[in-house]
This record gives sequence, C-alpha cells and structure tokens, in this order.
Amino acid sequence: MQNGTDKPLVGVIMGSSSDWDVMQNAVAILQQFGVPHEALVISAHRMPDEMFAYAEGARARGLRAIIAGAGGAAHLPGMVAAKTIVPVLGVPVPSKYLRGEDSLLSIVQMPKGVPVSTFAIGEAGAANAALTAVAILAAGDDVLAERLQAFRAQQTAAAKAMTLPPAP
Ligand code: RP5
Repeated sequence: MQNGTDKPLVGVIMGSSSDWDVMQNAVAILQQFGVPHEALVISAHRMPDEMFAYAEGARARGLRAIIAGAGGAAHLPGMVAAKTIVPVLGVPVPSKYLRGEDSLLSIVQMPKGVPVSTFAIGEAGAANAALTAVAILAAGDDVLAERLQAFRAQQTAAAKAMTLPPAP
C-alpha cells in the first residue's frame, strides 16, 4: 500500500465474536493484499452508542471502507451506513435457525438513499467484501491494482488447470 502508515484503511466490524469464523475470511484477504485494517466487535443492539461513534468517526480516522458482518436481525451494516458516507460492505452471517436468510434480507433491503453493498451469506461473502474493499482502494493505488490483477490471473490459471475424474 502507498499510504505509508499503519493507520487502518478498512474497518472489519461484526456483531459478535461468534461471527469471527466467517469474518476472518475478510481479514485474511486484507492481510494477503497488505491492506492496513482493524477488526473489532461492535454490536448494533448491545452497544449502539459505540456503533454510532465508530461510524461517525470512520471517515476522519481515514477509513475508506467498512466491512460489517452480522447475523439474524442484522442491523449493524445498515445503521453504520446511516451514520457515515464511507462505503459499507455488508456480510450476512449464517444464523442458527434460518441459516442466514434472515441476515441477508436484513442487510440487503435498505431504503433508497442509504446503500449497503451486500454480499453472499457466509465465507464467500466475507472474502468478496474484502476483495471489493481492495478494488475500491486499488482505484487510487497502482501497486494494489497490480496485486488484484495477479490474484485474478491466478484464479484463471487454477480454473484452466482443473481436471475431472473419468466418467463412471
Ligand atoms: C448478531 O447476533 C451477531 O452478529 C451474531 O451473528 C448474532 C448472535 O450473536 P451471539 O448471540 O452469538 O453473540 O448481533
């Protein structure tokens, strides 16, 4: 990265430590790309004052994207988006009873004017949210853009090298 500091550019927040299994997939991508980031628990329902303070201070602290994961009545991404113009990338975390369909619908159905970019339920969504954060940053960072291109090229090569077992 070219920002030359360890100040986080991406915030990864989640409603509970129980979301970590999923959300660590976002952190892993940010680490892989060398993006300065922070990861912390901020619960919309259990610590609403801290959630609003985090959102209100995000831009001034230099955050350029916020990845917010939550499960069930997943209000965290939407309420953070309500208090900041920093892009919010929402990750629906699988829930115990409804397997994350509740989380997905809670996050995706934002009213017009307050967007949350919403990703797939679970690990793929967390990883893709981080890749999107990388893409946002890469718009102004050629080094990061090259890393992203290389990542895509690797995937292409891996797909081309795939073989299938002989037909039964
Ligand atoms: C949400 O409630 C969290 O994002 C989590 O997915 C879900 C359950 O939280 P815990 O009861 O496991 O702390 O706020």
